Amino acid sequence: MTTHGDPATQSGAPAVAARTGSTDAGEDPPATTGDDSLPAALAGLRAAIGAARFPLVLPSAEPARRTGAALTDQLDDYLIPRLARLDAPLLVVVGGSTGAGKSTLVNSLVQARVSAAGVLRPTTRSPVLVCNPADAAWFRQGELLPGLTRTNEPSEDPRTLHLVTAPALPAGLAFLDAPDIDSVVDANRALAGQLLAAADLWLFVTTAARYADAVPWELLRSARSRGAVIAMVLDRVPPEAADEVAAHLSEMLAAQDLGAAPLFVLPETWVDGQGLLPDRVTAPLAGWFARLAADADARAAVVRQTLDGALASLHPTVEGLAEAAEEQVAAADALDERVRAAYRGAHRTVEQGLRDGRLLRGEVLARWQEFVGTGEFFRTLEARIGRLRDRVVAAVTGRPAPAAELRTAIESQLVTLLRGVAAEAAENAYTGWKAHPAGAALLEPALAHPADDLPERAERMVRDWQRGVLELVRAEGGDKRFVARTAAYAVNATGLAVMIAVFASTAFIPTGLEVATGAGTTVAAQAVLQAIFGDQAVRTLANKARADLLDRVRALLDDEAARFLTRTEQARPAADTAAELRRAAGRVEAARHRSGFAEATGATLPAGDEGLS
Ligand SMILES: Nc1nc2c(ncn2[C@@H]2O[C@H](COP(=O)(O)OP(=O)(O)OP(=O)(O)O)[C@@H](O)[C@H]2O)c(=O)[nH]1
Ligand SMILES: [Mg+2]
Repeated sequence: MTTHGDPATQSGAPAVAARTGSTDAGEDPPATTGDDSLPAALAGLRAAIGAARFPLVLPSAEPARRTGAALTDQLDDYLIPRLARLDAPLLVVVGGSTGAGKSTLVNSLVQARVSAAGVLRPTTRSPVLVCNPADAAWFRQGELLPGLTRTNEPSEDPRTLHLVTAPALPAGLAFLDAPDIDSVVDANRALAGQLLAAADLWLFVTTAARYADAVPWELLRSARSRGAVIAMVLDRVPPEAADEVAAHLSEMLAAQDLGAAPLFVLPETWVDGQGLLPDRVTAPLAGWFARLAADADARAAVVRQTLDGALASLHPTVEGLAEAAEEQVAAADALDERVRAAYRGAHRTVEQGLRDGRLLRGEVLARWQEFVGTGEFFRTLEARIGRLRDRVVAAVTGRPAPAAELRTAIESQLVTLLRGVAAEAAENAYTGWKAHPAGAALLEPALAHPADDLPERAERMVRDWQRGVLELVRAEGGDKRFVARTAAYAVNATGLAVMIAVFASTAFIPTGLEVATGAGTTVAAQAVLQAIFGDQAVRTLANKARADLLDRVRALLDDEAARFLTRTEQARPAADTAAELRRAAGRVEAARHRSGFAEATGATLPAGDEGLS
């Protein structure tokens, strides 16, 4: 039924085996050495896949995690050990729907009850491997499927592999009876997939009632895409339906590009007292395996075809992982940008507030007017602005307002503004993340509001700034001309005036017109300022104080934004994940071609059950 090229003419295997032993990787991990052998490339790929993380909640993340885990399993369970021992016995994994008769079939093929068959579904929960006693050492040593603990007793634990020997089974061929592929038991299903990925040959067992089910076909398609060698058993077929069902299944196989898979149709029959099928039913299948066991070249060709198919499928599969990794990085960037935009907006609001004079209102304005009006500020004013002083004094209440009250008013005005913008930014960042599934998963309710200690930090920040302004005034005192004009005022009073100037407008009260929109008293108070500080030296001071304030505001808001950004930072996969994956997969592909493996496809499978299919 199947006609493939003669594997005996392909000679890639010894070459690969030779390279395996010639690695001079020394202490370095294989991925970073010049070792371009296939085993070294696989080790590098395994490391790259192991390092790839898909922590952000994206549609591609969970499939990528599963694919990554499955690839790691396949590398460990099968590809790496198989490549190291191309001459190891051929492993036939028997898989299929629950109750299809897999265990019964394996028992019948090896002429012994090695695997429990039963009426309870599913019966087989932990895999059973049966081989000739001569092959037991290889399977026991645990190179293949290293994650499964070998046992000599039947076990219910899916992480064990029950090893049984059967003299009736020829050496060079082993059967692994797997749990059902469509199990209601999650662990069964996952294990079945893992076991099939470790097969040299998949023996798919289905029944007349179950062969059209979706799950087996999904697995068959993935097997075909990996180039795995497959044989099909249609079990327990009522004799009268055999022709029709076999024809339909053959059609389905052909439609899925699986027409080359040998098909065996086993009629429904009685099991004997041992639970074994009669010889006449199993004879075609048993004969087929006997021929395969006897033909070392055919066995080697099967191994090579499945192995190469699996190797060839790595590149496209890893590409999927690389794309998922890129999506992770892009999503992390997008989440960060939502946060940064929110806090940039907050900073802009503060900047705007300083520019449009909106801070020079209410308590601050009242305190400023009082402060100016008490005379504390005017004591040594020159006569030429005396009239202004009179106007201001007349305009204010006359209640003495100490400088400290103005300072406090400035502080609380700024703190109120900062709390407001921080609250708005937190809310914006929060809703920005909430609208993104990956962001929503990183949120916690507290992030919707500023940090608990924001008010304290804002107060401290403003007080630090105020101290900084006084420092600035003191330092600027070094400027002779400025000193001459300000020597008469307390540094404190000048500092407060500079702070008010920061609040007043960017250009520092350039004209009376600009401030004339305020109350009459504002005009007076600012006119005083203009008269006193309307020169370049004070403009410079105010500009510096403004820049300093905005820097401090930025630092404060950065700390707020960091509450979000540290979350993406922790979740974010390494930026070079995708590149590493692609590089590692490219190395495997190149090594595969160099090894001659890529050309060694096509196994000479003995024909299937020609009489029936
Ligand atoms: N009459 C008859 N019974 C069979 C045949 N094959 C299997 N059985 C019975 O069907 C039941 C299920 O068979 P198993 O071999 O345990 O099936 P399985 O595919 O290994 O099932 P799981 O391990 O649950 O996946 C057992 O009671 C078998 O004795 C057959 O060809 N004819
Ligand atoms: Mg079973």
